[in-house]
Amino acid sequence: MDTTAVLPTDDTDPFSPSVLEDPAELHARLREAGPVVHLTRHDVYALSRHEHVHAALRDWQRFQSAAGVGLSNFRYEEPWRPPSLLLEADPPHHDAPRAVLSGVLSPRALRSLRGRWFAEAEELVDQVLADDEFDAVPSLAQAFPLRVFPDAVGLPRQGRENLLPYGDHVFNAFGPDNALVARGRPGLGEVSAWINAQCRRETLDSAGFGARIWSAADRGDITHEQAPLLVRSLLTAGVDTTVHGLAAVLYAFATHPRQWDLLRRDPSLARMAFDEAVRWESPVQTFFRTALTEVEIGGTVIPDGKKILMFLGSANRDPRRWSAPDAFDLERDPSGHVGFGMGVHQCVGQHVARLEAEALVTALARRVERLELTGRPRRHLNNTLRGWESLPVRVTRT
Ligand code: EJD
Repeated sequence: MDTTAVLPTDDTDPFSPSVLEDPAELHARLREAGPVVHLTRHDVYALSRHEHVHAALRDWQRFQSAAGVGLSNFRYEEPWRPPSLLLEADPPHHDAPRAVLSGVLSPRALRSLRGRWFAEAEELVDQVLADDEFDAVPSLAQAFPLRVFPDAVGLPRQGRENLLPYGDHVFNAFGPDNALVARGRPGLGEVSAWINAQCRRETLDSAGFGARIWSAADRGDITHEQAPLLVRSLLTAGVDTTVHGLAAVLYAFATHPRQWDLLRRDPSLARMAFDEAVRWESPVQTFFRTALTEVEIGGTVIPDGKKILMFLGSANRDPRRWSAPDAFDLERDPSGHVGFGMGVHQCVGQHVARLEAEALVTALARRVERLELTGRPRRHLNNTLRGWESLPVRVTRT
């Protein structure tokens, strides 16, 4: 008997503007086609079902990160920036930097920030609600992380406007070298130079996450050469991701008034609502691994060295795993979603993101009776991130 499955192929470019604008159709087609689909445009192997994305994320032995988690294969191509010690590394090299950042961003380490961030959220929301119509992306989804996160890292005030463009470019650069990447390239030298300068011990205040990374180097948990790159990870992955995550939960509530009512009745749902929004929107849509030796998935053998594209956004709406996957629903249990990844690389900053979301959503739940869109929301296109450029909203105060 022939047990080798015929490998389905698809010539769609998952990084084209139309797919980035609305990936649902492609996701459904890939999930139906089979566990693995060869994407001929980029010669990569796509995983789109929850079962297989989840399994691949947990299997770092066969699904390598050290060759890069973008389309570019570091076995054959020079990375555009020094590889991340966390994201673009496998065990055992990955483990010491991971342990350090895990400690710095642990729930315990965040306890002292909680009161301050809730107060900051209330202050921001009071300022913004002075108007009953505003754009929720710049006014809330961007303003809140930019208000609390750089301070928590210990960055000086000067130059913070570089954070969003840098992150946006890094996440574009995980995809193919298309127009989105080209658009970020002109200013990149200056933006990167500013980012790198912020990673130095002398630039960081003595109380923040950055200083704690440097202290870990003094203790010998990582080397002093590793410290600046680990600070760079915070600056790369800590801002755009949470901005788009917050925009996702705001959009979800603005379009689901009954869910907003549920939240207002029980504001302790704020944290869960953020997780459900991360499942529903998947702010981080895609990530690659590289096959380390031949990898067999569902009867298909992926050759050594080939790139494997994991569709987190598709896994998070796979009807094989979720009932009514397209519904944003506070009454479901979203745990098991892969929006924060899974396994040894699962988002190390997720407690930071959840705390930001909880603070902002709770502050809004206390003050806002109705939240609704007043115009067409506009997507922010990025090769990796699913987000909003603009969410025009009207609020009715309680
Ligand atoms: C990331 C998907 C880094 C880095 C770490 C994580 C990400 C990006 C960059 C967050 C990927 O260490 O530079 S969500």
